[in-house]
Amino acid sequence: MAEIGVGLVGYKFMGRAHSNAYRQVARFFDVDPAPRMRAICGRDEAAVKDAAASLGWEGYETDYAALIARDDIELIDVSTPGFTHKEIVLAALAAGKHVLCEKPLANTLDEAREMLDAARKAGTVAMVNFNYRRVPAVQLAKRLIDDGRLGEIRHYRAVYLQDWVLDPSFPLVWRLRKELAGSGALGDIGAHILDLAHFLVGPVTEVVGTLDTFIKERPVEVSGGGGAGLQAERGQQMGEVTVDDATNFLARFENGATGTFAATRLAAGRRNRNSFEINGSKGSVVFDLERLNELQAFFVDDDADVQGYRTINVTGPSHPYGGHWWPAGHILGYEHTFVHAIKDLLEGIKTGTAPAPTFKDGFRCQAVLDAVERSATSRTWERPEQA
Ligand code: SOE
Repeated sequence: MAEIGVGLVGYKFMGRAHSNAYRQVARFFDVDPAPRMRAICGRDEAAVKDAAASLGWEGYETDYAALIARDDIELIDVSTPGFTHKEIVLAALAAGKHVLCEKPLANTLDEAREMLDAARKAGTVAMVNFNYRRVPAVQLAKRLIDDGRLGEIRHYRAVYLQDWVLDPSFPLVWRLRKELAGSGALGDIGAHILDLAHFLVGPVTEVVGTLDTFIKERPVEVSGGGGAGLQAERGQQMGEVTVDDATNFLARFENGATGTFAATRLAAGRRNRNSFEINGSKGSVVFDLERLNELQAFFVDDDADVQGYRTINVTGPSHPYGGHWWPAGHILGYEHTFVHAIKDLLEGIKTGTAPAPTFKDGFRCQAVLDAVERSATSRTWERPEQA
């Protein structure tokens, strides 16, 4: 079986999820080439050495330039905080590598435009990992829409609700600082429900929205500090939160549909609720990540006596990605979406065609995020830049 050398930059949450996907993909899918987990990369040598051993990498690097320079690595996976995406991606593309970049593509529209231009010139495969596109239930929703089962799409309504920073004593981590994260809930989780909107409904032509920060300062992380849950101690230095805790925006789609979006990190009790409802002229679908193996569906042409939302368990052999894991009814999890993404990426590398979401999709998402930020200031409808 052909192999492709992989170098992964990042060893925290996304690094672990991607490592698991590279380990599993060839065991459950017929991939050609199969990934060869050459090296994982991080600046902290002790930490990345441990990560290499625990996550199944042959070796490690402490400098992404050294990783990119290696002849035994053809695919660079960028699973680092957003402020580092551009520099690593541009270096990898310039070296003729294939690239997988975690979402969102960039921290700003200017960065995204530069990365898209570089990808177009590089001629290699470049993909953005919006992993929720690869939940089987989401793929089934797409199949139903494309087959016309919902008719004319009129409404997309989505929320992405978390509560991991609800505690005001949670420290000022990188995701809460604009210079590192680009934005807060908007670019982190708002990007997900926006990418799903693009995937399921189509291009967004204009938006109007708000950005709100409720907890305006937090304890500065002490070096080697307690990280999450660090308590604000008397005299603890406080720092300004420079990103949004929450965003709410309306959208109009090119096909005439309307969109409503809400993303917050302060929804007490919601750990990771990514949910959408799509209403068409002939039916509706509802997805909720907290029940990710299920798709709710309603069809107008069902017999009136039995009309109602049905719950489809999307684990059958005929379902997307079906037949590769377990028998029908044996459910999948969050980590399987990354395996599906890597499987599709490897197929794209074989055929020379970048799988969606491509860097153009990533730019399109960034352009709408940018339009929402402009609207929060102008308090009017704004149009996203076109790729
Ligand atoms: C934090 O909000 C986070 O890890 C996001 O960055 C991921 O994209 C999302 O899938 C889970 O929550």
